[in-house]
Amino acid sequence: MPEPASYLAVTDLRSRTLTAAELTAALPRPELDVEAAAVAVRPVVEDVAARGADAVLDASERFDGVRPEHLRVPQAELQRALEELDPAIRAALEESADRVRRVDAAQGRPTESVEVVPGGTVSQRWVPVRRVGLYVPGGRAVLPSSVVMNVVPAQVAGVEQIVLASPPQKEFGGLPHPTILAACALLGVTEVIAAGGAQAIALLAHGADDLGAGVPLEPVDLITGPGNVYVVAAKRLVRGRVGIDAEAGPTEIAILADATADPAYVAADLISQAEHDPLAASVLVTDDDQLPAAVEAELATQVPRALHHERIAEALRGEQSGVVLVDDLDQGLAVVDAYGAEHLEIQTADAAAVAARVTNAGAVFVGPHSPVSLGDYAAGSNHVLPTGGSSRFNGGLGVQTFLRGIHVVQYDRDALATARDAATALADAEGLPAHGTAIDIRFD
Ligand code: HSO
Ligand code: ZN
Repeated sequence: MPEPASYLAVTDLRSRTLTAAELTAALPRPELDVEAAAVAVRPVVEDVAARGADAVLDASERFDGVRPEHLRVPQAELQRALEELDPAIRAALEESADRVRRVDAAQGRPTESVEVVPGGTVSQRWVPVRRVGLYVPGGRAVLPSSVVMNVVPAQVAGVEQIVLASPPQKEFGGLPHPTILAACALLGVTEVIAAGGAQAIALLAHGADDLGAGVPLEPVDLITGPGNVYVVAAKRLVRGRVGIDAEAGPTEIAILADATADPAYVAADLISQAEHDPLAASVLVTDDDQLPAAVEAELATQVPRALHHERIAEALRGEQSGVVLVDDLDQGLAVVDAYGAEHLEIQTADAAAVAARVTNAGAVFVGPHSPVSLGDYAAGSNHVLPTGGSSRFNGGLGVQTFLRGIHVVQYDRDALATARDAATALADAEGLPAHGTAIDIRFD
């Protein structure tokens, strides 16, 4: 069958004035039917809640085609995986972790104390979540870099207990992929669970009385990490029992580019994220009417050369990907803000100034030498980022994900006196006079 000539469908928004909502509707976006997946995974989650480890093993047999011998990966296997890890990959993981650690160490939150009135202070203490469950998918690609991106910020935040779950692999005798195990061992994660999908999320959220040899698994307080639609659906089902991070669906890249952009770079970057998933979204937003054709020409040479060219072509041709033509960079910024991409590249003249005006994105990559792949592995930024437009209300994973702010209130009697009138007036207005009495009693 002859290949269609072009990859990216074109949406022309030039000389159109649209509201943010109309813009959002006009833009390509992957469809992720989490509701339908939730119907499918609910029985699995309930079974794990009721039967614990046995239910997880049954589900693994069904969905992963293997029944792991140990749900909890033995320490010897972790050590062995690390010993057998290719030294070049080990060095790369160390470099990646070191960069993320340096960024996270500087981006923690200090306790802020405010003296509201003399003798009356409110401080905010940032306290790490005690026990967290990190999910690292198996599936289409094995991503040890995602171990780094989940584990390092949790460690920097001071999380006491880290449990990492990753699917058992049939070809590795029911253990998670050895590179994942090696990355865990490298980072000092010792509690690793051979479970994937909805059953892993349910296990982390509910714990189990006996994970094997009579050893229980304590439930976690927070679950983070990307996963497929079933993982996302399971996280929604357990939310409330535990905290969950932003939902990370199929990956997205948007590029805001003008006539100064290099079409070869633009094409390579669109391809790089399309490589993840046939549902991945690659969107080019430009005010230059020459660039789309130049990028298509690059795609025509670069895509067929790519190892995963079929998956890439499917993603680029999918309705979630495309080119959006705009009048100028102001309209371009309105478009990328309405889209709220997981990854946004700015390839324009004075890219830093343009990037500073962006308000919705998981992460922004500025200028010709900051491709998304850099952030995926070795920039020091995090690659677990909000997708599906959820960057409007969520940030990516970071040290703050694993911290909770606790307000600490300490007033002396004189300071309390300055608040007495306001507090008792509001207590009366709300018909809650005992609230007022609890203040007055300290003065009567
Ligand atoms: N781009 C993916 C992360 C990743 N890429 C891992 C390669 N390995 C989502 O941000
Ligand atoms: Zn990637």
